[in-house]
Amino acid sequence: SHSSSRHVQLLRTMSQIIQLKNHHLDGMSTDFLYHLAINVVDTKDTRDIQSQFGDVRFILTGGTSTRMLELAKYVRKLFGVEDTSDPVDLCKKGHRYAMYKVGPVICVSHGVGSSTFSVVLHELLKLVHYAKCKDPVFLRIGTCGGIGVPPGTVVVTKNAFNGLLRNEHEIAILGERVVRPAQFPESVIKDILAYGARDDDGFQIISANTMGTDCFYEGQGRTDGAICEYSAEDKMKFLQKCHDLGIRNIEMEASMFASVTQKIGVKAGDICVTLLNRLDGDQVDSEKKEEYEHRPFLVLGRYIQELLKK
Ligand code: R2B
Ligand code: URA
Repeated sequence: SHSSSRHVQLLRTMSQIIQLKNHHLDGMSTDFLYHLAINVVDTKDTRDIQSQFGDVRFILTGGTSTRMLELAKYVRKLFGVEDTSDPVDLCKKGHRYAMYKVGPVICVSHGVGSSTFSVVLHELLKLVHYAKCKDPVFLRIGTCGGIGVPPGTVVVTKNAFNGLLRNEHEIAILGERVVRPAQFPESVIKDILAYGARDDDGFQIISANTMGTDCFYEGQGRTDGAICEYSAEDKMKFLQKCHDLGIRNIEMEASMFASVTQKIGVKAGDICVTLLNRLDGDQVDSEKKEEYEHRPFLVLGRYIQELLKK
């Protein structure tokens, strides 16, 4: 589409160090990244932040702290580092999110849904800005419900739809509804598929549209929540409508994540594994959950290694 090609163009021409979209920050001499518990004591001289985080090129995010710890250890092994100790949680003092650093990679937990993720995303964007990270890539790996694809399929998000089935993200700002585009850059999707997929993995990896909702139950058309006021038939109609829009998976962050990163003009991608096929049911009870959750690690690991060669 027109706006996504403009987005790609913007990524090509912009400077490598990310520019934030907030002129109020220019007037702040200090900045406390509250939920990360990282103190920027002098915003005009951030050499301390640069020495700790300036080498970061990949910001990997995912829902839980245990999965992010696992991912950090996985990446460490890929880098050939022999170490069996647990990496330290750099945001422990914040008591909200966990962050592990392995060379040019940080792995950060974001909780469930856009509201918790957006808090840490704002602070991570400020962090890479203060640290003057070069050409950083933000990636989310996660789980999701699939629509008409076999459980265990890895989906790389193209366009992110919200729960209103619109390819945009909608939020309340100053008491008004603000709507922003929500697309991931094609170049990132292309690279993830090119480097991340292998024929002999035994699972499918596809790029497709994703719906990000604010509610796991009613928002995703489930009939197993504490409240449900629609019929099973209404639900199936809704899922069919999603499918017709090219949506192959449902999670709870894609539209926010796409819109915030698109607004800033930073590279981003969303890689999720489907735990179930929603056309077959609502309950998430797959015995293969652990096995499935490892699949995005494989894809991401290959992508990172390939990019680091360049
Ligand atoms: C997928 O899984 C979580 C809900 O179970 C949520 O964070 C998401 O997007
Ligand atoms: N995460 C979601 O948001 N939905 C699902 O169905 C499974 C995981």
